[in-house]
Amino acid sequence: MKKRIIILLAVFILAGMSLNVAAKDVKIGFLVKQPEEAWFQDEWKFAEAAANDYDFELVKIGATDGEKVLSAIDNLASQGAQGFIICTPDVKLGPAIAAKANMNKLKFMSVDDRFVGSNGKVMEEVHHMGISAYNIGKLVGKTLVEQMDNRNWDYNDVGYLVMTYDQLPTISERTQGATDVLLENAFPEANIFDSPMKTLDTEGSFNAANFALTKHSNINKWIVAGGNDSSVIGAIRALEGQGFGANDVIGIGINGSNFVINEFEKDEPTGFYASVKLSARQHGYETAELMYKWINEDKEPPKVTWTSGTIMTRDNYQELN
Ligand code: FCA
Repeated sequence: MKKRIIILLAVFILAGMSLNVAAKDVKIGFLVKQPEEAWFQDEWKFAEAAANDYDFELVKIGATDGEKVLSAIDNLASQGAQGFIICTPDVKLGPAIAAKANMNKLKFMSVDDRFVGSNGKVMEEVHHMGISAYNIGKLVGKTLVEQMDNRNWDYNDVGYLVMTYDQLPTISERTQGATDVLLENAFPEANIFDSPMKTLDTEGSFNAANFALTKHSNINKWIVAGGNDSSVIGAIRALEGQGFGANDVIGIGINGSNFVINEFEKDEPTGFYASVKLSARQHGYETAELMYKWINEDKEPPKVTWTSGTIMTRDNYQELN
């Protein structure tokens, strides 16, 4: 009996040792604010590809509020991670996240949503990869103008739903870019309806759009812009609920993840005309790669990287994917 216990113990110890040997030297966290959103799942997928290529361990964490973010950073440190990438649930958490990371001696960089300091200014000292938000918004605006012109719509008959979420700078820059282009093209200011969303998701968009539509029931042609795909899809569903479809609606989102490909694959077109396809690969793979090289080779990432996007419609989504 005693002998058997000793053998068993030896087996456990050996198994434990081999696990230790197999454990990767580099461990990197990837924290995202909305793990249910297709965009963040894509980022994770590409970060996972970097982990395979460089042979490090990726720890994916859904960090939906400040408390979760801060305890996740402590957890990462106690698991022996050396760094993390984060899309924060609230940009104002920037100083708290930086303090927590520094206390735990973890390297970190932000992705998508840039930290804002206690003085209200962006924290330029934190390495960041984000989209060129204003220009991407302008691309949405330009495409809306082109599509209205293609359909020979008189701007005076068209309502413009701007699905806003101004508490997040990268989102407000996107909607502002779109609106500025419309104004430059003489779209009537009186037909612009800012529709503030309480939450940055499909439901938030649906509710905000319904509210605006009941107030402007005299209008029967609509264009829609928003900071991302969810912000536009909700409004498209609200418009459908009021009887407006592809003939009366031009909606353009941003992100271009699988979520909108479903929209393009429906037999009949919907009011969701296009999305600006962003590079989830760059935001997921490259940030993870930059972090790995920072940890492993002491190679500091660029302070800031801005990425671009391309218009994706029913006509070209297959080529772009
Ligand atoms: C923000 C948005 C996401 C995505 C990302 C690039 O984090 O919430 O949907 O657009 O920027």
